[in-house]
Amino acid sequence: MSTYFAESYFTTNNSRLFNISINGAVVRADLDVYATAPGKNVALILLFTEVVPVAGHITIAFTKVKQNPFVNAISVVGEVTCPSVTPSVSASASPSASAVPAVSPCVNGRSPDSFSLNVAGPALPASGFGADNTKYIKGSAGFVSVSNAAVQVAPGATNADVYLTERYTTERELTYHIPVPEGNYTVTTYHAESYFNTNASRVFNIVINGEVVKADLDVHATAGGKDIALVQDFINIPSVNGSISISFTKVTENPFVNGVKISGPGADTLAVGSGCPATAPVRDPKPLCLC
Ligand SMILES: [Ca+2]
Repeated sequence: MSTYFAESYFTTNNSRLFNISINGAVVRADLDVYATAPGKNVALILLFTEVVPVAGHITIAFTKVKQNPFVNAISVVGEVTCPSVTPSVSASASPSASAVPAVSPCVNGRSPDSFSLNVAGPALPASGFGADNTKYIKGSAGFVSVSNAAVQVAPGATNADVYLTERYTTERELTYHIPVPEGNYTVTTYHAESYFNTNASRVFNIVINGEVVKADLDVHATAGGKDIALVQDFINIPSVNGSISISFTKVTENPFVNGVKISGPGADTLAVGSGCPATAPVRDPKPLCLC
């Protein structure tokens, strides 16, 4: 199930807050569309997976926290769906196609040239990030932390939600091990310090395929403060024995990461990591199709 929003009235963060509940359970608390999108008249798409109907219905509620809750569109994609009326993101996200954030090219629910994970969080179709998956973690998966802070991202960036969830470890390292075909890729890491308030509080190394590519990274100092996004590209990274490993190793305090991406032809071929909408299975319209 996807929900679509764009704040068209308020012009500041924290002006309007509401919760989203599905079948009576809160799936998103204190949503601030303006802060998350971010900005006025900027589309925000939130995807909720594995929603199970209750007594033949899915109930989705938008409940007030501050000012009036709202929604622009809702789409549901499931197994019993007429192919001819399957909702598409571009058709229902916004009245204006130009207002919809760019999504990585999708083929059959995959994005062949980009593997990405919203570490510790769900798929984010608006920015093309796939849902986190611990099967790609080697060793301890550490712990998950969630922030409600409005993270400062680069102008035009649509991936602010990536920074609301992080995975950290109290052990020596946290490692993602991603199967990719033979070739060279760009690895991108996404961080925002959401806990410490000062420089030098948390320091760690980034190690790719066993080589230190960033030593003594201090996200707070490098980004310029707390809750500020830091995006780093590491280019010409080869697949070694069919995979790329990305580790965050402890120097001071617990290493963490908010998101990872591998870009290059075939990056999403062996491992599934994309925010592409799932392709609805084609079913015989008789007798199950009720459309
Ligand atoms: Ca994340």
